[in-house]
Amino acid sequence: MTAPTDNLRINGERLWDSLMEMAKIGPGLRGGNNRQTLTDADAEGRKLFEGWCEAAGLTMGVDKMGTMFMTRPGTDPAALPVYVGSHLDTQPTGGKFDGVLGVLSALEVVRSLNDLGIKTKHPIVVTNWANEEGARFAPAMLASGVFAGQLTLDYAYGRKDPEGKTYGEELKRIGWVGDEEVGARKMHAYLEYHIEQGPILEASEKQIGVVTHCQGLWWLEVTLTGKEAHTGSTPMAMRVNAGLAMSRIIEMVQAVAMENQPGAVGGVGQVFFTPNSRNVLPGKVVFTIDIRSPDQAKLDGMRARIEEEAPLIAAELGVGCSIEPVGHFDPVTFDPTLVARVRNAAERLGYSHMDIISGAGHDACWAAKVAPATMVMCPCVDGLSHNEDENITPQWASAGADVLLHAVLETAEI
Ligand code: HGY
Ligand code: MN
Ligand code: MN
Ligand code: MN
Repeated sequence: MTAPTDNLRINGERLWDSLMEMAKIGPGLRGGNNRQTLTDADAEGRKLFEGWCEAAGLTMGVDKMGTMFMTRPGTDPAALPVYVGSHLDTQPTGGKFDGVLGVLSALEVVRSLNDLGIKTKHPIVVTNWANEEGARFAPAMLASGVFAGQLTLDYAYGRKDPEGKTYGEELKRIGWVGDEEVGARKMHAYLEYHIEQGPILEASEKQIGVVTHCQGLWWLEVTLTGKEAHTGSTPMAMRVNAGLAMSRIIEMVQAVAMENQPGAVGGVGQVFFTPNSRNVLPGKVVFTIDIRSPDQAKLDGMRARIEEEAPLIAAELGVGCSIEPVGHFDPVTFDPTLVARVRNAAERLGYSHMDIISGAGHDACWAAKVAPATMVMCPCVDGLSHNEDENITPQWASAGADVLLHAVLETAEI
C-alpha cells in the first residue's frame, strides 16, 4: 500500500469548532467539563455527536454497553472495518480534550474524506467508547474491556457509582442500551488519537507522540475497619483509627512507587469515610490505590508489596484490612506496523515527533487484545490533564489529526 499524497490535511478550523461546541455540554465550574458517564450531560453529548455523524453520512450501531459505532461504508463490503475512536465521557473536573479530541478527530477524518471524495476499501467506524474514565463506575475502560472479552457484561452492569446506582440501570435511564452483542464486531485495526496527559512532548518540543506502548495498571480497593468513636472523649490509646491506618498505607504506597523508579507511579485519588462526620472516628474507610508501570515485573511486584504490607500496617492499629483488585491491565505493546505508519506519516507531513509510552490508560489498551492497534498523541499545556485547566493549541490538535488521517488512509486503503 503506497502512502497517500502528502498534501492531504484535515480541516483544523472545523475540528476546533466541534471541540468547542462539545465543550459547552456538561460545563465544569472552572472552564473544563463534567460530562460523567451515563449522566444527562453524557446523553446530551451523545445526541450532538450522533447528529454530526448522521450529517456526515454515517450509520449508527450501539452495543449493550452503550458504545457508539458510526460506520462509513468501504468499497469492499467483505473487508473488516478500521475502527477509529476514543471517549466522550469526562472526569468530574475534566478537561475539554481528554478523549473528546480522539472521537471528534476521527469524525473529522471522515468529514475530510467526504470533502476530498475519497473512498476507502475498508469501512471506517468512528467509535465513542462508553465509560472510559472509570470515575463514576470503576474500572476505567469498562466498555472496551467487555468488548475485548476481559470483563463480562453482567459484571459491568452491576458496577455501582458512589450513590449505589448501577451501570445497567443508568444506561437504561438515559436510553442508550444498544441491541448489539458486545464484542461481536471484528476489527481490521484500531487507531486512537489522544492528548498525552503528561509533560514529555511539550518539554521535548515535539508535535506528535508515536505511541509504542502503554504502561500497565492495578486499581486496588482497600477497605479498613476501625471503630466509630467520639473524636473528643476517646483517649488516644483506646482508638481503633482507620483514618490513621489509611494515611500510613498511602505513605507506604508512595515509598513503594519511589523505590521502583524510574518508570513507576502510585497514588490514591478516592477516599470514603463512614460515617464521614467531623467528630466521629471512621468505622470504615474505603480508598482506591492506583499503581502503574510499563515494566511487568515492577507492576506485579508493587502490587504484591502493597497487598503484603497494608494489612500489617492496619493490624498495628487494630484495624481490619481487605484489598480487592477493581481494575487491571498488563503493559501493552502496540502493533509495530501501525506504529511505523504513524511515525512515517508524521515524518512525511513534516511534524516533529518522538516515540512515547502512554502513562494514561486508553480504550486502545483493550482494543489491542482483539486487533492490531496503536495511538497518536499531541502535547498538552504543562502536561496537565484530569484538571479543568487541561489545554492544547489548535495547531497541536490539527497536526495529530493530520497524522491520524494518513495512518487511517494507509490502513483502510484507497
Ligand atoms: O485512568 C486512566 O488512565 C484513564 O484516564 N482512564
Ligand atoms: Mn482519556
Ligand atoms: Mn481520562
Ligand atoms: Mn496481569
